[in-house]
Amino acid sequence: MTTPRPDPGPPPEGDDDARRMRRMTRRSFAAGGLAALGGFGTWKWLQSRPAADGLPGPFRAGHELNERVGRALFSDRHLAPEFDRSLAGDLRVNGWHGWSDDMPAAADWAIEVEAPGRPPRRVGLGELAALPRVEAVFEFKCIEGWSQVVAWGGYRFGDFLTALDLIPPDPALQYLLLSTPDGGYTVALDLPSATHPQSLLCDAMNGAPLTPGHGAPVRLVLPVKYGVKNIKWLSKIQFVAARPTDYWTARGYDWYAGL
Ligand SMILES: Nc1nc2c(c(=O)[nH]1)N[C@H]1C(S)=C(S)[C@@H](COP(=O)(O)O)O[C@H]1N2
Ligand SMILES: [Mo]
Repeated sequence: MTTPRPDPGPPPEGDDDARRMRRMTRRSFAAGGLAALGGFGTWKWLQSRPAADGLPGPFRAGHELNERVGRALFSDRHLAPEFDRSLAGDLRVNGWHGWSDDMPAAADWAIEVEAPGRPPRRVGLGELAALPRVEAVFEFKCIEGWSQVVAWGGYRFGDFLTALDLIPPDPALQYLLLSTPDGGYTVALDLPSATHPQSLLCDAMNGAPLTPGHGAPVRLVLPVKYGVKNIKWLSKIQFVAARPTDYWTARGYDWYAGL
């Protein structure tokens, strides 16, 4: 389990992209994921990949997995409201835990997946292109009291997990611990929340590639939960049996952080 970096201070909210960008070196700017230079090209490349990468079919792991995913989808009927695209606006940048100036470039980015009893997987972003793309407009809510309607682009997190056969067949492994490359920010979820039909693995926001500040190259968007659970710079998924703590629950926040 990833140990959050010790950080006793209050959340450094209120940062903004511009301030952060000024602090980034030229090298880290280039390495900072889908940054302005070259980022759009990578994004278009991801989108234009043929949908024939030899993906295992969804539900390949068989009947037991079907049941678990079905249970997840049908036991969590609560849907967040969706909004008209014209209502979407700029989201502030809020929270830099887990950011580092040495982030891998988008082309080298991988999501590592670990589960007891299974060989570790390393999923490159190119593998996402075979999944059905979705865009959805949700109200993003921070626990501090502000909210913003945002149009997100990417993939259903449940599609990602099932189509790539990432959910371990052992039903005891019902929690996920997600983290940034350096483990500086972590988010714990139960499997039903991860596979909720509105839970998205996003690489685009309001029609443009995600900026580094908003979590490029990939972040989670969970409209049935507060912002704290919407992890930016996602690079690791660990399936575990015992309900894990995460960055904010370790500091006293509600584990579900649901809306
Ligand atoms: N890696 C990481 N993800 C994070 C945070 C963070 O500090 N680090 N902050 C969370 C909080 S509290 C909020 S409100 C949202 C803010 O997302 P935004 O910066 O795209 O507005 O990111 C969430 N995800
Ligand atoms: Mo937040």
